[in-house]
Amino acid sequence: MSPELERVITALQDGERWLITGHTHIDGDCLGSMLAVAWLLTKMGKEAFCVVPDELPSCLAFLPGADRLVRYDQWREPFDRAVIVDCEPERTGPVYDLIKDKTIVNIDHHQSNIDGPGIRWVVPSAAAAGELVFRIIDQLDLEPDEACATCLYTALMSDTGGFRFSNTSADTLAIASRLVELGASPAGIAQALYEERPFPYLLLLGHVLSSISLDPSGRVAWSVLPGELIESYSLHPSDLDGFVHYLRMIKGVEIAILFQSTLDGEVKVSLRSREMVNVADLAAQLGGGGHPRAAGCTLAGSLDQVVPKVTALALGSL
Ligand SMILES: [Mn+2]
Repeated sequence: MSPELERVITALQDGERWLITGHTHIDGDCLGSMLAVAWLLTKMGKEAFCVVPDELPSCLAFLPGADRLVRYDQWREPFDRAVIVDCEPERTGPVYDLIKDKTIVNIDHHQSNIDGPGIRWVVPSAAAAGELVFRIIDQLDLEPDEACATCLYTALMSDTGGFRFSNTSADTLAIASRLVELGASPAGIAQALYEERPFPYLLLLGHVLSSISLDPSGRVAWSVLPGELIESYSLHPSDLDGFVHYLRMIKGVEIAILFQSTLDGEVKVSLRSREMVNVADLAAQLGGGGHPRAAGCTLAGSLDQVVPKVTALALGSL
């Protein structure tokens, strides 16, 4: 066992009342991992509460325990320690103010979070934070029940795009296999994550697809979603996450970029690459972060200002 993992496990054993949280714009890995940590701490005889920084996307409402989540502004309970999964402490948004003076245990797989203070286990080679939570549970000789297995399988499936992305390793699949033995339903979870979308999702996807631009080399594709259009449909921001994948489907495209403007004069930039370009580096140059094949940033300005700047940077990286 690594010294980092040992410190994390000791810290989990020592605390009694825990707040568990993750990043804003919560996703399946983050929420699945949070709920699995809550399961683990409860199993260890502790009190554990999951606190979220924003609204849940509708496709994650099926997760066992999702009905007991507390929004940060409703949180009143005393606690002595916090667990942050799937991000660095600052990315917990408004939850950070609640926890910043407490002992924090950080479990993550983002390269950008590799160095930092405190009790932390950060493994960038893990496909999902859920892999790390599974290994902690396993290390403690515990066995996830069906609900916990469902949460962890959802975490793995989310961050690997349904076990399709290049981060999918033999370890990922071995853990997934174990989780299925323990009761996770591959078809049921895939159905919830990928096969059910609100009607406006498809209308907006239609806009994204009909607005694609492709550079003359055919290697960078991008599209735009104006904030007014997003606002006119009542969709959760996470419902839009999958759109950028369609741009990367174009044969020959190495970098796909989706630009979403907001009504506050910002543009959210989602970057994906196929196999060569490290888009986490690109995002870092723009003040953002992420993984080598999936990253993002938010820039001030209008679509007219941001799109040429980012596409030029992307073309320069090829
Ligand atoms: Mn993750």
